[in-house]
Amino acid sequence: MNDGGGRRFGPLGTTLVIIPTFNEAENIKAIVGRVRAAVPAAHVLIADDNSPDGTGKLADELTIEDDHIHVLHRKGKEGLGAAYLAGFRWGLEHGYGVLVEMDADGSHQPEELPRLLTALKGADLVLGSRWVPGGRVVNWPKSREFISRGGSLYSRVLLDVPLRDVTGGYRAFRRETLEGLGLGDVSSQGYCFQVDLARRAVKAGFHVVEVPITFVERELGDSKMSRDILVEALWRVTTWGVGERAGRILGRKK
Ligand SMILES: Nc1nc2c(ncn2[C@@H]2O[C@H](COP(=O)(O)OP(=O)(O)OP(=O)(O)O)[C@@H](O)[C@H]2O)c(=O)[nH]1
Ligand SMILES: [Mg+2]
Repeated sequence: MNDGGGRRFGPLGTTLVIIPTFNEAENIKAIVGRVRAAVPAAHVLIADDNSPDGTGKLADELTIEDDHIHVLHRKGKEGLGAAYLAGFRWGLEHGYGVLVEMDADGSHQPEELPRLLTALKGADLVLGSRWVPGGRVVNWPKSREFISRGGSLYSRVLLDVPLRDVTGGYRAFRRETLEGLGLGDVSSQGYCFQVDLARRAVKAGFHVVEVPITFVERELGDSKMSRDILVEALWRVTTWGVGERAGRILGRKK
């Protein structure tokens, strides 16, 4: 990561908040309403994976009276990473200047988005962070906090990225940042997707800033967190870390 080095950052352009959904019928209306109230100029894109509970239909209903709301209907459940990649593509094609990642379940509070956007005026990428001073989680069991903090620490040390919350999913990107990450070959999902993007941004020399957030555990609907997602993250982060170290050692020997 660099410190911005006295760089001047261009104006931000219009914001698109991308909300991936799978079975979020109980949450979708409230979260979109909160985004629209918190940042009225922003647009919202709901990226729904054909949720069996009818989230996609509810999303369509929201578009009828509000031209700031858009829906991307996808064939079926392909994971969080794939939904975000499709959402980013849509947003870049439609000319948005800022692309935001936000969960549908209320964990990422739309009321904190103005602070992320303010920080983005002097950065390439802003991470909403639970683990910097001022950041916190509400209603999490200690076990969940341990896994999350441990995952961030492991990624930070192994991948050599100077960030406190590497797995979080509340983020604001400038479009130029996304365009510079080489998204074409991203295949990671879940938490690992977030680690992958943060690591790419740091390695590409982008100025990444962490802003404290209060993360609130979901109250309605079911979590999609699974053992598979954790195992994938552990496996990929380890492979990246070992691969980079081996590359450096071999490079030195040449
Ligand atoms: N489109 C799409 N969205 C998904 C998929 N999996 C999860 N999501 C959405 O991604 C966001 C994060 O998923 P969550 O289930 O909240 O995962 P989590 O925050 O790690 O778990 P909890 O803390 O238990 O809520 C939510 O908005 C989900 O609806 C998927 O396969 N496709
Ligand atoms: Mg959640």
